[in-house]
Amino acid sequence: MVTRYKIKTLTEFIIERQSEYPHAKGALTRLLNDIATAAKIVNREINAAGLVDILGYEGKENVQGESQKKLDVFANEQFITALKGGAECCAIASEENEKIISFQNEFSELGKYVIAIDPLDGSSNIESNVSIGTIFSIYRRKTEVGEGGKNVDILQPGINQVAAGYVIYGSSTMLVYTTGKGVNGFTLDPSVGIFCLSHPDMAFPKEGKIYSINEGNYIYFYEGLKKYIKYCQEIDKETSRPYTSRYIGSLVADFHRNLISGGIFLYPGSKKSPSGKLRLLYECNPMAFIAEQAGGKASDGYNRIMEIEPETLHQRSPLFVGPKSMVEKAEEFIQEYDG
Ligand code: AHM
Ligand code: MG
Repeated sequence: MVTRYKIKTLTEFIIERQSEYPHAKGALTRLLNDIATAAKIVNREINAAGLVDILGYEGKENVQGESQKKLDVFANEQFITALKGGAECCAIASEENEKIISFQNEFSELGKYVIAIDPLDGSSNIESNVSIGTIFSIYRRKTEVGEGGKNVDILQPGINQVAAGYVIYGSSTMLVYTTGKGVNGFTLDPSVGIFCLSHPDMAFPKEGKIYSINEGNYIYFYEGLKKYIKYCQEIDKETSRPYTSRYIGSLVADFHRNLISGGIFLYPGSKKSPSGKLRLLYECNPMAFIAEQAGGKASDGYNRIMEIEPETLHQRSPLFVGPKSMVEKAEEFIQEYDG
């Protein structure tokens, strides 16, 4: 007799949870499904990246002046197409597009949601076969339905997010998301192409032993942060120091490891880039929402990330995210020495 293990698929899980969001009437379920479908297509291309002529630069530059890679462009197109076709979303703000993409068709104009997305984060890691990810954030639109979405629909503080998540294309592919009632992780079973609940109720360990930062920028860091790094490296048995240093350079992968194993991720402001590198709308806010829902904290050193009022689509913010106690310790140093 063959034993069938009971698995819960992503679709089963979100339909089961749908009753918790009566106002959403299934729209959120469809949006998450659309994102999952696009993620599977992107995953397929990433897995084949070494085999086909898709590695390398597309020859264009995106709004940040960075070279776009073919997979960046491909992923961007997949998510836009999936969300436009789903008709629940009236606009997208993407890292790859200078302006918002407002969906002006009779179905999408009735969509109640907008999405901020980084379609392929950490893409400088593609060529070396290191984990990369997709990060997304879902908001309810501010303007009335009946027109395509506008900037004002997207420029909302993180506390207004109705859902956020990431996909990690790693040694296995996972989708991790929150709708404000905890964090759940789903692993893609590649043999059947289905995301299955593998990590229910994800939470940061209370105390972590990892710090993740690009220490190559040390010379540009402000005093408080330099002192915090030294704190991480000091010996103290009670707080399990010295911590271990781990840095992939791929936000999703660094965050995911720290969520599972316990650690703080830091991308600070510095003398070179006072606002850091990461973008508030589609990198910091979604990670902050997930972190808080996993019992952690996300800060720019002084303020809660999710309370920052965004002014522009691609605005940057320093990011300190991880277990509450670790983020608070980093804040202490920054506030004491950097004012
Ligand atoms: P990207 O959106 O252009 O891929 O850049 C964001 C990435 C993050 O994944 C990562 O945390 C960070 O850049 C790493 O930056 P650095 O190389 O400066 O350490
Ligand atoms: Mg990015």
